[in-house]
Amino acid sequence: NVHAAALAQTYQFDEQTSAFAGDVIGNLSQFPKRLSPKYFYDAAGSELFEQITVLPEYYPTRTELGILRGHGDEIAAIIPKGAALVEFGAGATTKVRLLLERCDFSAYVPVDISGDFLSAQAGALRKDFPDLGVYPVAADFTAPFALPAEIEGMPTVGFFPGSTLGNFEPDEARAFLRSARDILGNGAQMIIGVDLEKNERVLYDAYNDAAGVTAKFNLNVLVRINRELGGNFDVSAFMHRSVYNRERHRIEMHLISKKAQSVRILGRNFSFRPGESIHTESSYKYSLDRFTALAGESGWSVRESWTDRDRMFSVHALVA
Ligand code: AVJ
Repeated sequence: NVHAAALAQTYQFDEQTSAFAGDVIGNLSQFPKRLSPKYFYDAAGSELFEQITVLPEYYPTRTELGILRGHGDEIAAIIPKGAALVEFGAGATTKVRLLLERCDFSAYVPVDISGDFLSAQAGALRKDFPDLGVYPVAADFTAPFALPAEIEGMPTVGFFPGSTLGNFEPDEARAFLRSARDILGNGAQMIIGVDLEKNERVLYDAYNDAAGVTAKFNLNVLVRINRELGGNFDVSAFMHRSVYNRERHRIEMHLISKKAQSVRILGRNFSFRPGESIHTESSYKYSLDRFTALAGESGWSVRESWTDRDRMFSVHALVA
């Protein structure tokens, strides 16, 4: 990141804030402008995302939970006894609890960039699963990281629910799956949730909810830039837009400038034309065949796949 080091110097930012600042400046200087979806999740954004997961239009979370509940015994049957469960990104513990309750894991390793969040979650799980070794790793799970020494010798099972994979471009998705395979080691397995391509109206509504929570979630990234980087975005001068891009099999979220305006961030000016977009997120949707191919190109094979009866969402067991 070309700007990050200089910004850290000038503004005395910590490592995370300088990476954020460098990304924002780099990505808003390009055309088309974009922002990475990983910056949605400050405290307010994480809370808004939790609200999204229970919206009537947002089917992924409840559908995946239904699949994990309904096929818990089949999942448990393929997990070796005494394995370590390594979760890539650790949000709410609802999903992992379903696996921990049904399978015989010896250790749980949540990997997340947010250290505070991790220790809170780890504490709660230790209390509820007293025989489980909980070893959090504070790291960016998209980059290589070391597994804790405590789990050495245990079989490893990756867990990547929520269709977070959908946020990656196809080449990034392959790179992530390959890196996860390297980290987890030979003979590893992985349980992964993947959202499926479906009726466009259903997809559209899931990202344009009537209550406007998704719009707030999208706009919150501008609020975060204002607070953490001293930006002066007039948040009311942007609007939320989500569209389904059929050719690329993805929902795109954008923030659209309502007028010609210019925004100042860290001593730099960014100008917007009326109607100009900041592309804030892509959420790729897969067919079972396209996901199987993607896994195959990344060093994994699909051992079993489960879906709900309406084929809205899928959960896969991969083997290295
Ligand atoms: C957390 C990436 C799976 O793409 O559905 C929800 C994020 N964005 N509503 C998704 C999101 C807008 C979500 N993922």
